Amino acid sequence: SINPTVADIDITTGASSWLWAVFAIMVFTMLITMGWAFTIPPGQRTFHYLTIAILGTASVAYFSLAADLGATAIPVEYLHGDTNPRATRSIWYVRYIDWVITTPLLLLELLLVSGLPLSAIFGTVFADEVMIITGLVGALVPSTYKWGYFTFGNVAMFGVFYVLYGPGLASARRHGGEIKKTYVTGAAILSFLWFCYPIAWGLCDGSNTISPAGEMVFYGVLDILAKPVFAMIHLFSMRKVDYAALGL
Ligand code: RET
Repeated sequence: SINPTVADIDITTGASSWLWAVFAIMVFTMLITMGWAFTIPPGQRTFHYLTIAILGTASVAYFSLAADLGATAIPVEYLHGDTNPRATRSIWYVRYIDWVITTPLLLLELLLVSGLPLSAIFGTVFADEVMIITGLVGALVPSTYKWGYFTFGNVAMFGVFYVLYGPGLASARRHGGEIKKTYVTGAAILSFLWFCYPIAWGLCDGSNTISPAGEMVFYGVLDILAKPVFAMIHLFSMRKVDYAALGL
């Protein structure tokens, strides 16, 4: 542990260095997006502003993780090679504060290109918030009831995927052309990456199978792909999309 006040099972200094590197990536890509936004007419910066907000939030979250802050000690039931029945593991609730802000914004980046009505978009954002908050509560619950919250979260995530591949895809197909291409690529990347988060949760926050250092690598790689990489691919793809056709 590099922070003796947190928990028995905590990050290592090696994990902290990796987290500072992820922090630097988030800050750097945010600054690049800010510069890029200046080169674009103000009426067409919607997706740049969303990206700046996402990467700014992630920067603060990774600053917290790297400093080993934003965690609380939770008794763990399933101890990996540990026989101390009172052992606690650090649960970084700061992750969920990041996600409750950034996952709705990531969904907006995608769904604003689908041409779906706002009613459908708001419904999807609500399911997304249920997914993150149940994940947070489940992570903080010390008993096996945590898996109940985990189940609710997965149901909510499949609700989000239903909109992406049902009405969202149908609407993007009706628009066709660059709108359809941008949407289909974004939906494929987003759904593949998001599907990996509950797996990480199950192995880390949930069952304490992977060490906190491994947790930081697992979520860290996912966060780099789901935030800066996803956003850059999306912003490049959006250069060819006609804003007026989407009513933006
Ligand atoms: C939890 C646990 C409860 C069940 C499910 C989850 C899904 C989380 C997801 C998070 C996505 C985060 C992103 C962050 C950006 O960098 C909360 C882990 C389904 C999909 C994209």
